[in-house]
Amino acid sequence: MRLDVVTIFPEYLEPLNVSLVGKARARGQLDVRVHDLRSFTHDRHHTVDDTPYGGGPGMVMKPEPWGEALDSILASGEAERPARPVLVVPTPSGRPFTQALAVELAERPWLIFAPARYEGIDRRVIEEYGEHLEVHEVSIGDYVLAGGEAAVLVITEAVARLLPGVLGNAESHRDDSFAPGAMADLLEGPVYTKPPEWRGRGIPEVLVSGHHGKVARWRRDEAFRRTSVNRPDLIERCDPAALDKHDRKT
Ligand code: 6GU
Repeated sequence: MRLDVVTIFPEYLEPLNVSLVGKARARGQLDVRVHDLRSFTHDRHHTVDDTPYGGGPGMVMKPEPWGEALDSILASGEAERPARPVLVVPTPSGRPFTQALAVELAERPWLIFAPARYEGIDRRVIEEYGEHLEVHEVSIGDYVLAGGEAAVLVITEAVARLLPGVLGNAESHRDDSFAPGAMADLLEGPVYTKPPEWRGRGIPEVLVSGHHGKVARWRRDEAFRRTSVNRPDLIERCDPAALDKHDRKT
């Protein structure tokens, strides 16, 4: 998968060299290219923003540097491979980023990220590229960040770990909270490892019972309990058929 990121803070994307995403890059599973938006300006001050039409506080990112940056990235792709990229625009006004969207994006060969700073990017940029590309404006939660770069890191990590061969153990995603399947819509429950006793605290007996059915039942109950406490909204939205009689007693 190819990933392009256009930003005024290329250093902000340094974490893409570390851990799971960094290893995927080193193995050639991810081709990540970070571009400095200011290198697509032509004035002495490398201006990327200006005051908003209609007045109001803050600054708006100018359309011209974004147009030049995106055109140059699209042109570079044509030379290499005629793939159609998806444009991902992280913004607090976007639709929520979910595991379902991560799965969808992980199936695409090429993602271009356009994270905004300031009050956002001139709307005409999204309209213009929306005519040629699939564009997703996405938010990573109900809070406001100073810019979309941290969201690019979040989205990239969520997508990269779904790529074939990136995660060591392919089974690791199976029980993920929000993964489709038997535990759909439940959060993962607690986990334990050795030693069997730590600071006077033991581990749930069932986990060393050797009884796989009982272990599965316990995990399911704990997942349900944790979801009820931390995310009652998920239980309410859940298909009643996905729950069972044990749940009603909890
Ligand atoms: Cl994607 N960007 C910014 N600036 N703030 C956010 C966000 C994105 N998602 C939640 N808050």
